[in-house]
Amino acid sequence: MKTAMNMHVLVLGLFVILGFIESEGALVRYTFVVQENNYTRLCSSKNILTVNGQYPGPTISARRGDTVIVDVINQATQNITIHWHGVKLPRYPWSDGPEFITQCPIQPGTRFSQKIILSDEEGTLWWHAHSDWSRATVHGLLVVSPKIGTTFPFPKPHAEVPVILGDWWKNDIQTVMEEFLRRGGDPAISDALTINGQPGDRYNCSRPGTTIVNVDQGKTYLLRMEYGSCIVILNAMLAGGWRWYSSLGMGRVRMQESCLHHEICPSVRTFIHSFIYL
Ligand SMILES: [Cu+2]
Repeated sequence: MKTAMNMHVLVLGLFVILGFIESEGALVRYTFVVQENNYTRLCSSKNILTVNGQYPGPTISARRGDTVIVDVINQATQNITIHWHGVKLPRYPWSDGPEFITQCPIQPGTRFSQKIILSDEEGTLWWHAHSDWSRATVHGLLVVSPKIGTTFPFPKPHAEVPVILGDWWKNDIQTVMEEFLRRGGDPAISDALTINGQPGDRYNCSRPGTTIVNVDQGKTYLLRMEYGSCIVILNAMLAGGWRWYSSLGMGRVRMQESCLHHEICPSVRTFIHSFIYL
């Protein structure tokens, strides 16, 4: 009888230890300074809201089960919050981002630490501002890698490539939004779509910044895709059209796609193709 009880205690103890190990993750810390910076696209310049001066914003890297603290310092002249798109935040919505809904906005000249509690998310998520249209330029990747000791659910790719989709207005983004609200109807359509912050080589003044990825035939590449557009729905297709530049011919592309559109995430699908068309 006593032995059986001891066994129960032992088994219970093991479950507690395993549960502790499962939930334990590292604490990862980032600092986001929200500020205005001058950027030139499509041959004209304007001030945009950025995080740490970067457009698109910096990538947050963590592992499954980690907790990420992002110290947001608002040096801009408007309210800001950051939303962690695709993160479940179980029982902790208090720094999830939507201003006046789950948290107060971070006012100009103030700072706030937003806590991201990762649970079973894994893959390519993203973050974006959740106040007015500031998300147009304040967004970036949130990459959640497998835990140490575990692997991707597919062979390890040769390299990872960010593909961040967005759009660019020559006009000031707040002006575009205010005009849209004043007139009603549809907002003014953006002047260009962007990949990794650049409109691509079909537009003037953007040729040097166009994203070109050199690949080797036979190697596998993981595309970390983010849909950061404000108003348009983009279809990402794997077909002919967007050519991979390679000295050896076309490489194989493995794409892990998740969160391409709002609130449909996280989902992971894997494709293998010779071309990609965006
Ligand atoms: Cu979102």
